[in-house]
Amino acid sequence: PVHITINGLPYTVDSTQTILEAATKNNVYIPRLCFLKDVHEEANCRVCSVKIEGQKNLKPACKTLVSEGMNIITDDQEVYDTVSMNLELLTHRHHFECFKCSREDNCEFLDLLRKYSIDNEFSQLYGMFDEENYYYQDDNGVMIIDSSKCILCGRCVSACEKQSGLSVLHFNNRGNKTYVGPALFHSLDDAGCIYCGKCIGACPTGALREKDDIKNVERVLRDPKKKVVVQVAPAVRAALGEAFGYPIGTDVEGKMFQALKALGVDEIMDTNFTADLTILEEGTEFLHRLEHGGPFPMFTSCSPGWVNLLEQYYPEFIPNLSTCKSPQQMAGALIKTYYADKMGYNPKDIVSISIMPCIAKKAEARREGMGRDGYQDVDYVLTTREFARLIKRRGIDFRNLEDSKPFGMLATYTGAGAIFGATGGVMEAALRTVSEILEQKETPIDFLEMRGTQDIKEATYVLQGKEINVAVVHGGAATKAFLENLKTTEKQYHFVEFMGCTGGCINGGGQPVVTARDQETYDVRALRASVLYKIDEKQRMRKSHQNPFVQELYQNFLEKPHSKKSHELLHTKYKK
Ligand code: HC0
Ligand code: SF4
Repeated sequence: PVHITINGLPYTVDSTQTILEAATKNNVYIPRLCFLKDVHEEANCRVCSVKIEGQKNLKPACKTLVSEGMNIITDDQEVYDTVSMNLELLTHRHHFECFKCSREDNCEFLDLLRKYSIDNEFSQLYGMFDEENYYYQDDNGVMIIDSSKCILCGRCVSACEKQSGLSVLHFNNRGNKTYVGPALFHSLDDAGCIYCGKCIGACPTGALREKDDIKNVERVLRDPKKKVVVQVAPAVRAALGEAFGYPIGTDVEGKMFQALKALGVDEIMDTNFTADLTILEEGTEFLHRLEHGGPFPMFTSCSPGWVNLLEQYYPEFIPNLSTCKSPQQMAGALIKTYYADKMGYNPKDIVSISIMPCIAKKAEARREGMGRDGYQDVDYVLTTREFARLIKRRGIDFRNLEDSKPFGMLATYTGAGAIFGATGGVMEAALRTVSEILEQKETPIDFLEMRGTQDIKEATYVLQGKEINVAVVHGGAATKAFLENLKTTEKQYHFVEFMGCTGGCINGGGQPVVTARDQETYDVRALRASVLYKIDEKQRMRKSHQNPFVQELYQNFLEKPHSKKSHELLHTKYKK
């Protein structure tokens, strides 16, 4: 430890800490913008400038280590003026259209401008960008890079490299023509973007964002000829509250459903229900592979970011991928067939909307084979963020909503369905069912080895006298490492869960953005995951095959897992 003072007060801090870390740990505020712990630590915005006694120039707190006897000033007039000037410079290249910005009430940049009373309307934007580089959409129309809001902090470039392991984003051109995007002359798609959205989660402004579908949803909600059916993903309830000021890790399931009612939707479904259904289809596929000797390992197929990564970077492993559609797409297919039939609706009059913690889900809904007779099974996907914006725009007082729960048959779930949204949850849910079928007796509920935020989790379970090796992998970077190892390892894995985002869907690219400071302060992934495990514990039924409505669906409609009908509706093919 070393002894320092900050603004005249003495502190004893770890010698390996930067000034920014030491100050944050001791509740001293230093502004920051480009710094994102473990992701981007380059000191290029100079917003964290501080004064060190005896040194001539101000130093960036994020990159300067503390040392014995250091006296630091974080907020005198010189520091204040410098930080103000650095912020003001950044405003020159930012297009202020806050009223229509996806980050209107969650913008780290705008917060700083307010804090420092920046008063500058001077913008050099015009003529700065070549038309085609200014506003950038991917081919699927799910992601936008708007350079007019980019302040070139570099957080997204580093997030793509370190979290997705892909390096899709670069700084292109030089000087005041610099912009962030896929390498020159490439589209996002052919640059290999998987739509994990880690870049969006890193962006302190609204430069990177999802393509907003709120307007489309608002329109269908006003169309008297349409029946609007909404499904909500497991992870949404674990993070939506953050957009309304609740602490990270608050379960808002009841208010979430009530908000949907207040919006006037016709029917509410729960993706947790089709998560249970997925376990029966995927579990049966696994048992079939066990009986017929593979191909092993079998890979889960519900995370579209992961499926994108596999198709684009490791197509040789496609035979390992389960043929199951994701729970989102299973729900969509059931809404437009089984539910439509039961209610006597023409499927073309139903608008199926899903609320997802993910932007890759928007592209998944548009994949080939995700519908029939000329309609899509899922018409619109709103991210958790868009859902929160819609609720706010409608003036719904979220915090004062009563709790409610939908009772439709496609809305009942077991604990196993609920934990799908956390890394390891799909595997644990599968093990709860598969072990019981193989052992032909009641088996344990908890598979604790599958939980937690470690990049790669492995375990061996003995089922029916046979050793089954399973693994859980999350995040693009860990996924690439695991697959590279899989090419050469002697170890025989049988079943592997992959999720495109670290932490699984609870940390998806469509969840409320957590400020850099909060990302450093809280274990966001663990807090959100704990919401799902608590929901699981509360359920009377915690194994997917116990879900009475899943059983009923098989009896009345699908017959049995992997029947002809379930193949038609619940399974898919992959691009080679
Ligand atoms: Fe997920 Fe899903 S668990 S991918 O993370 O499997 O997005 O939450 O909805 O579909 O259920 C996301 C979350 C889902 C699907 C489910 C799976
Ligand atoms: Fe990179 Fe993921 Fe962003 Fe695509 S969505 S640019 S892969 S971080």
